[in-house]
Amino acid sequence: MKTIFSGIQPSGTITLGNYIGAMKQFVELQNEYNCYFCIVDQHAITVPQDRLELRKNIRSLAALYIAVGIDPEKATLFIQSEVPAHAQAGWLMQCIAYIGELERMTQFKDKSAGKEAVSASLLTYPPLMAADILLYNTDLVPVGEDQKQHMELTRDLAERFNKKYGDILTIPDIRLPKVGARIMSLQEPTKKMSKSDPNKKASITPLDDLKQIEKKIKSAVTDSEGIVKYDKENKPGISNLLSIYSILGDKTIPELEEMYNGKGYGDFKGDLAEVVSGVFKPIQEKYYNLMESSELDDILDRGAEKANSVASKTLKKMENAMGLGRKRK
Ligand code: ATP
Ligand code: LTN
Repeated sequence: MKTIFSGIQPSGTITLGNYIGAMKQFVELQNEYNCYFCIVDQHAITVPQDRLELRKNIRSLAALYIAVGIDPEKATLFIQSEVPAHAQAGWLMQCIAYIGELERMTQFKDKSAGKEAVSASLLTYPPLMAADILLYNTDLVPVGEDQKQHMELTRDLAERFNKKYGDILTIPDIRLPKVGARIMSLQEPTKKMSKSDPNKKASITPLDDLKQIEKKIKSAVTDSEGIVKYDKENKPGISNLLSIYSILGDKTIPELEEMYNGKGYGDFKGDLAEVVSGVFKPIQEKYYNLMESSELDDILDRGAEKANSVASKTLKKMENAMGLGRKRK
């Protein structure tokens, strides 16, 4: 069975973008693959985090993984900082990565732009991400489009490692969703929807109450033409809403264009709000039940144990190949 690895940062409540770009794929893939899903808290601290908020977000993300449909009997769900091999292999990856290639990463450029003090870890974030993936002999990494560049670097680093130290690491492939690989902000539809966007009207989260969801969709920025038509270049707002409707409402974009032919944005947005609420309502119920139970800690304990046993073996192989420490079996 092939292996899948993916991670989400506990840097706030996940958005509709994370749900469509990442989590929805995870749920579909867990039946066919050996899956590892990680809460990448060490990645989250590359930018400042409030410690109490971070703790809360880690637990909340774990509950959300399960509430959206990840089955801990099928997939391994764990917290990155509870598996020390990640930071250790991350260091090894930093030793083979070049500063120049890290400085070219658009996520680094975006997150460091205009900041006076930028942590060194923001630059060395991709080698840690590579380590996350490579420790599990991963074949496939389901992510949104914004991670394409990091995935290409991960492959480069793995190939470089293998060339230098022998065939140890599996070269992973990226898996993008067919539609919805890049859900845009509701307020600035040329910008990616992001959980750390301070404008809360720009994104919907699965934990928003249903009234809030309706309000956010109704105030989503569109255009003055009033025609429901997909045109990413000239009508980014309505095109983004069409993509969301298409994925969550299980209809093709031409079908939706036909359905709303002659109707205004008001009708379209009202129906979309119902579709989104319909998907998120059962997730919310499951989420609040889980947050109150001790089941979550048991799942995360089991996940960390399983992840540790696999990751520590790969780490040992990597360290041996590089000549670190004493030779071990
Ligand atoms: P942050 O704002 O803190 O950088 P983020 O919202 O970009 O966070 P991540 O934790 O970095 O979220 O990403 C988790 C997963 O969600 C990744 O696979 C990423 O590609 C995907 N993803 C993030 N934003 C979107 C989006 N707008 N559309 C589709 N997929 C997305
Ligand atoms: N860089 C990713 C989060 C991430 C990840 C990973 C995704 C960290 N490690 C391993 C897939 C596999 C992001 O910013 N979305």
